[in-house]
Amino acid sequence: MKHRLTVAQATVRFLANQFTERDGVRQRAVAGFLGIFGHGNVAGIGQALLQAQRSGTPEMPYRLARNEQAMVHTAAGYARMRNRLSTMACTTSIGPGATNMLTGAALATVNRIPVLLFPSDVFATRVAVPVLQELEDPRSGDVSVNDAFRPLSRFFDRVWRPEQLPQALLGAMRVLTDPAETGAVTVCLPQDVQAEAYEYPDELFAERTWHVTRPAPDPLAVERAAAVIRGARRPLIVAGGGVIYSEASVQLDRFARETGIPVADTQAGKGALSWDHPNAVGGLGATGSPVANRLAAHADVVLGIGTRYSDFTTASRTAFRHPQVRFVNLNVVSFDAAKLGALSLVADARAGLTALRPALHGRRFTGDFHDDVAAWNARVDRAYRERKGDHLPTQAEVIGVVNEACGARDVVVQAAGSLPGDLQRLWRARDPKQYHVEYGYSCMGFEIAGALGIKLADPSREVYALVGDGSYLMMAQEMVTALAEGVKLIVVLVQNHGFASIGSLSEQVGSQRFGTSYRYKSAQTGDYDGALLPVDLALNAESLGASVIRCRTAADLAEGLKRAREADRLTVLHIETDPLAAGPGSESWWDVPVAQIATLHSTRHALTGYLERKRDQRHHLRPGG
Ligand SMILES: Cc1ncc(C[n+]2csc(CCOP(=O)(O)OP(=O)(O)O)c2C)c(N)n1
Ligand SMILES: [Mg+2]
Repeated sequence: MKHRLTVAQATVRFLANQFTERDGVRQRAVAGFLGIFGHGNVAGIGQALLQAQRSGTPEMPYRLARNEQAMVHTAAGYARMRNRLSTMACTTSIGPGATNMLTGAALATVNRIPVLLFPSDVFATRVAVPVLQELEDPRSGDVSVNDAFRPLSRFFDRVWRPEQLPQALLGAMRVLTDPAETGAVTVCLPQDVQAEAYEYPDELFAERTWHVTRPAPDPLAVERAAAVIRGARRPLIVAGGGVIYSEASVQLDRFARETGIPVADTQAGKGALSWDHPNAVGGLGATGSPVANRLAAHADVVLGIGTRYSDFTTASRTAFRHPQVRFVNLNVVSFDAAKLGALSLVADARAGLTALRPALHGRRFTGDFHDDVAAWNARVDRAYRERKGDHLPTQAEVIGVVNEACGARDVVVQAAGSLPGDLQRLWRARDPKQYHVEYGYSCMGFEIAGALGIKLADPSREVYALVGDGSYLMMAQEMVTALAEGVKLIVVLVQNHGFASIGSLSEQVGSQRFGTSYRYKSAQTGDYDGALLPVDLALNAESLGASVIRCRTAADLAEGLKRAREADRLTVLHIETDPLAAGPGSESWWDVPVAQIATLHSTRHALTGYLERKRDQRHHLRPGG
């Protein structure tokens, strides 16, 4: 049997029949479409989605986003919450609609999150070129702006002819559902081809299950890894996002308790163990806890599980200082497993831990970190309540209030600014799915759009987006999408009139906070150090349809959060904080180069300090095995 369908209709029908399965749990691989229509997709995917909607089965819900970059963030939030086993498809028009998705594609690929992108493309037939929004390349007829997706995608295809569609879709699904390869998956659909009809074979639309396996480690690799760990004196575990995606918390808990090895986590791995687990020592690296960083400095064997070892995690390769430090990396991606000269253990995190546990039976390390952890926890308690006199609340207080208002299953979402660092140090995660700080791409504007995806993925949880004023001004519009979809979010809008993060970094590198505050420009200095702007973000949020609670103090915020939790609609809590009030530090470093020659004293001074820290930087080339 054959079905005569347009390319777009076939795409929608195919996707409605794709499932993933892991550990016996089956779910839709692509739960729906997000989109914005234009001339590139209105008659193609747009028509197909309408037809699917009207026919009732198979179900393919459509949600209208307000910005194409944001809708990829929403899909990424969704996939992250579903442990990468289910995602959403994104359809855009051609030209600017398509290229608006580039940042989202990069975010997904960097974070290894599956998103399925269908940017529309220029006419395959090219009769009336250039079509509106077409990029013309005098040397090449088959280039379009969509080629910019190639380096950002783990799979890229362009369907020039209807016959190519089955291969493109199957290739896309394979990469989308492979934990080692996944990221942005892009299938460009020329606007004429989308509407073209073809006789597709029946089998293309059969229900198809993509089994997401748990690759087991090679037994010899387990032996080698166990031998290195057994020989350690001061081992440390680094738990990354892979632990959470693999749902390996139970196995990590057991492994850590039995061996006694302390567990530090990364931004993506926070929550893998609850903050008060006896082996938990907090975040590692540039914005981590001093406890984890001290342990890292002395560790002779580091067992990295599901981590990409970003520069924040390794403190730009200054975190691990033991002269003979060796790394053992358990990762489903061999590229990541091999990092830092490690002995690599290529496997699913859960399968790898399950195999390592018996191999380490009887080996127990006695750590001396518990007092340090207790002292650090007391320090965090103080930071949660640090308000001094009439000063504006500190960001640490805001984090404390939100953390204490949260139930164990509630979710916090963040991505950029000074909040990620403060959250990594101060947030107490009690559930593996509670903490969503997108810190692979650290993309300003991810917060609200990502939170929307997270809430769609698990409506049973309360979702809090913590947003800086900078991030908010870049991408607040998805609150309107949330309203239209009847999705409740709690947005905590932290107003500090500019970039607390980059302001402080600027000072550190000798650039005197130049160009980092949202104030009037002053004629004398040429910088934005004039009066505050008459900008009212609370009013702005209200104008977008949100319920808004203005909070002046941490106590107001606590009260407001109670009301927000009771509310059944999108609520924004607006609070102004002191951008200069620093919380407790990490005793760590991040490599941001300082100008090697300067007329400014501030820069020359910063350079001296920079060169000192730079001396501690290591390549970590020592063979791990
Ligand atoms: C899209 C994007 N542009 C630029 C940056 C660089 N950057 C990182 S943090 C930041 C400022 C963030 O401001 P805000 O959201 O107000 O947070 P704050 O620093 O005040 O905590 C900038 C510009 C980024 N991460 N993402
Ligand atoms: Mg700010």
